[in-house]
Amino acid sequence: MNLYDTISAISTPMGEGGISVIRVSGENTFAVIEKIFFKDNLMKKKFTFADESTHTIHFGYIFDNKNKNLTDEVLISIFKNPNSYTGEDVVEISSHGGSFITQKILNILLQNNIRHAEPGEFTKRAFLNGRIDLSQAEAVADLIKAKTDSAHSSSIKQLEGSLSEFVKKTQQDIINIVSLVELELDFAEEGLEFVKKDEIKLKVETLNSKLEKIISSYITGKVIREGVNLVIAGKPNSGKSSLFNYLLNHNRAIVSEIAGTTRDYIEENLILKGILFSLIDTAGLRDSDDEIESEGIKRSFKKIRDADLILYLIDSSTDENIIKEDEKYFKDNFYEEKSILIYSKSDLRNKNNFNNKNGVKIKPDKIEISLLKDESIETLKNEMLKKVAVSEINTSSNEIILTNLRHKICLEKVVTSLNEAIATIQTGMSGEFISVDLRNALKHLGEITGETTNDMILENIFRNFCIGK
Ligand SMILES: Nc1nc2c(ncn2[C@@H]2O[C@H](COP(=O)(O)OP(=O)(O)OP(=O)(O)O)[C@@H](O)[C@H]2O)c(=O)[nH]1
Ligand SMILES: [Mg+2]
Repeated sequence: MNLYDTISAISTPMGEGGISVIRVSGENTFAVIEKIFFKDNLMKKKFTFADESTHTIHFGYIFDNKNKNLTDEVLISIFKNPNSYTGEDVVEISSHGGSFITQKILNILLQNNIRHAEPGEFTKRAFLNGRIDLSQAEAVADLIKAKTDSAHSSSIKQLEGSLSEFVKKTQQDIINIVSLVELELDFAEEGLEFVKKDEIKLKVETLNSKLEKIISSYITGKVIREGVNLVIAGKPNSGKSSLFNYLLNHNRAIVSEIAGTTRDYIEENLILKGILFSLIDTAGLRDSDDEIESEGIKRSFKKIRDADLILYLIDSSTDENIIKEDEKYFKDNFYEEKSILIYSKSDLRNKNNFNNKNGVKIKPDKIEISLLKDESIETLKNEMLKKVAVSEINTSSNEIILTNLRHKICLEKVVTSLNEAIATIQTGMSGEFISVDLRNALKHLGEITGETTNDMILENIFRNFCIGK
């Protein structure tokens, strides 16, 4: 990929709409646009970029310069380098919406020695031209994909440079320690000791615990970015589909008193406190001779295996022994840290003589719900948020929440290097060796913002962008 090519792409999604935007960036941008864009519909009144200021919008006509056919009436926005998204000369053509027109305009541009942009290439140029750093470029992709408030707010903060600032501050902290170590080296020959090794060790340890805290925010970050796979499971007739509908506030799944109603799983989105839950209702778990039901149960297990969180329902209106059996089944087959055990239909419990004297004793920490009486649904929702580790972290606060796996891996490498520095201090090795470890930590920090990076990493990041961004 040649960085100096002039590139173009349709930046708005395919399909019909009011307007579409075609973006052009690179050093030939203005020259090519002057060949195809005119102030009148007869190709007589030329448009000259040299006469116009940056950040202005102009009305005119796009022509196919090969056959002189009028293609569309458009507005063009001018961004002269370096004050553009990419840092290069940029023109954005706002044409009438519709894939036919936009494709036609793009083709005219491509006939004029302009290359089709790769996914994310505009943003990549913004990074390579120093307009934004790598963590901000990644935030652009996340911002486009955001489906909830929390995902939106974490990516906009990152785009505004919250992570970049944190990286810069941490780099400065490490540089300060390196300077102390290296100053020490200069004077070591003269037998002077400026700072105690213990003091340096303490500084590195303090920094490390700060970084570890941020690394641990990744669990929350992943939930914010990707959402949670939430599966409702349990024996037939335990009220799974009813709960599914209740949470969605919509009669999506068929509910009946016949055991084995739900065959195939059903998936819908639910947003709670800004967290996206992919809610999945499954077929009731039991041994079945029915071929279709068995296939449904097989699918239930697959969904359960892939789930981030499982709501396991036990029908509290059934017989005590059946409940006990079901509790055992749950204990033997589900991970407690990934599941919430729920006793459903609590309104029917007393009617069926299930009281605490001779009936089932439901442990106080377990959740009993009744959809009929709207009982404990809020408790359940809070428990769901607590289980996915988002209840304590205020997503609107200024605390850094890591949402990107690459950033997490870089920070882990920083921590490893800092731990090596601590070990080096402990073995009493000379300052030179401590300094090497600390400089490694600096290098890994720089990978987050792209100060130290390689082409493979870049390609990997921008490959996941959409075309035209
Ligand atoms: N009284 C009462 N009935 C409930 C409650 N929740 C569900 N039910 C009833 O329990 C029966 C079974 O509900 P479903 O939601 O179809 O159960 P399911 O677990 O999806 O069943 P399968 O799809 O067959 O596995 C229906 O008759 C519901 O109306 C509740 O909180 N109280
Ligand atoms: Mg069902």
